[in-house]
Amino acid sequence: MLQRLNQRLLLRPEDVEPTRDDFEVIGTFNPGAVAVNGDVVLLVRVAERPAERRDGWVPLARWDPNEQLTVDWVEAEGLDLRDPRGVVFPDGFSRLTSVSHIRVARSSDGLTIDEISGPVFAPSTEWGEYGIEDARVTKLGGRYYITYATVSRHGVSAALASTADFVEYTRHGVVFPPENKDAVLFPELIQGDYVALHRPATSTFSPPQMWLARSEDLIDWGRHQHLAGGIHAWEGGRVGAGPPPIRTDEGWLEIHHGSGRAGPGGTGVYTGGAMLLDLEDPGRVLRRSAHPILVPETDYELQGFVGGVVFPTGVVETGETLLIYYGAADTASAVVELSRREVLEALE
Ligand code: MAN
Repeated sequence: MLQRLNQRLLLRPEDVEPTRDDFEVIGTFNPGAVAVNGDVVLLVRVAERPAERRDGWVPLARWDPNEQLTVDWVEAEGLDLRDPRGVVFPDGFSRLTSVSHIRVARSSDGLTIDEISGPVFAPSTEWGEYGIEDARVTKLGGRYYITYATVSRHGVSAALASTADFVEYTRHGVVFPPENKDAVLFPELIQGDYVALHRPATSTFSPPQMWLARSEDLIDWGRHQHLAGGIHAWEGGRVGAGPPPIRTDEGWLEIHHGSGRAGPGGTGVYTGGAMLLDLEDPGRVLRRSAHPILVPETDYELQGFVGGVVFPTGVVETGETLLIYYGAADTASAVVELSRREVLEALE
């Protein structure tokens, strides 16, 4: 395992006010990250749920078409409640037990949070009624492009928005339809194209795997190709892109998540791995980590809403080191500092 040169817990649910007084924040996690004028801007997933409890009933929140949080109370009887993240109805379809939106946090040193603003990026369409999640942010041509998951009765899809200032956002709509998430954009045009990693969902033939797509305008994506599935036990349950790739002399460095195969109804341990992609032809994997580079080990990674999860979503380069921002136990946001050289040396 790689040495953690620095590690910090950045944000916990108690650091953030809920959208409504009768809601509670249960997660401030999976933060997208980008360097902006020497600061780090984090796009934090804030998950909240109704605070009220009623015996025999489960409150399920969603954003209604007027962009208000509303609560559907459903009878607990007959529901599968084993996974804390969602309930499964007798017909096999699910709802989430919490609903997420994105808030902006700022850090001047990358290791401590200076401020977190009020709700700034909430669902605005039916595609996000069950929440928007897990933002990744890439600077392209002076603008910041944000890819994120939208969850609704129509499935989970990957959407795109952009901003110049993290105050006003332009929403570009769904770019990868259901089931798809973990979309990230490369920070440069490659051979004249925008390039994205994305993650179509489970097939009966394989666990979820990473794909690559190209576009001339960031909106219409095609020329899809399979990039990588999990080849080691720690990533055998699923893999998906983490932060946007970063350019190194040896190739594009992509940090990804992987989980092991879990038992029925369970979640495997989520770890961080890395791969190196060809600079000119990023659909070619040159090297990858045989072992995870980031494993849950602190209390806040091992225990939480879903314990045993590190989920990398942002990376900021600081000379010889990388600040890797990630969700810890589906509850908190945290950062570790790793040596760039050690990460590259871990790839074989
Ligand atoms: C999975 C997890 C949850 C997330 C849902 C919907 O169950 O990643 O955190 O809310 O998918 O995206």
